[in-house]
Amino acid sequence: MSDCLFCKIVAKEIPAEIVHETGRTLAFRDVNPQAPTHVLVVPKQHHPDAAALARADDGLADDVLVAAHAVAVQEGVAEGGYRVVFNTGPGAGQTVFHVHAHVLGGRPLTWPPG
Ligand code: DGP
Repeated sequence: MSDCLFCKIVAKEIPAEIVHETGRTLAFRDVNPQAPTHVLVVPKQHHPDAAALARADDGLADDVLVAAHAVAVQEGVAEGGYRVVFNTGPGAGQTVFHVHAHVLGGRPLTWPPG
């Protein structure tokens, strides 16, 4: 999608600090980190939200989750515990409508989230 911010990051038209890449996923640091590790994992293919990703029905949601775990391992937060969050819909705080998993770690993560 030509007007999608994360499609532009995937296309390398907008710079981002990329930390992990596979054929179908890209992971880059969040510009406004909420934890010492805060990485966004996106499918390269545009889907607006987690519900659409789940319906993609070609293993793409699996790829995103596998990449999220790989990022956690690479960032050194897998053993201490990390959180994977898909804000889904404006009411949940989604602001960029290209589905993305937030991978958060490196500090104690409280529950319920704010
Ligand atoms: P959400 O609110 O769940 O849609 O998360 C969107 C996240 O995207 C938010 O934490 C900030 C991040 N973000 C917004 N614009 C940019 C950008 O241009 N570059 C990067 N790296 N992150 C961005």
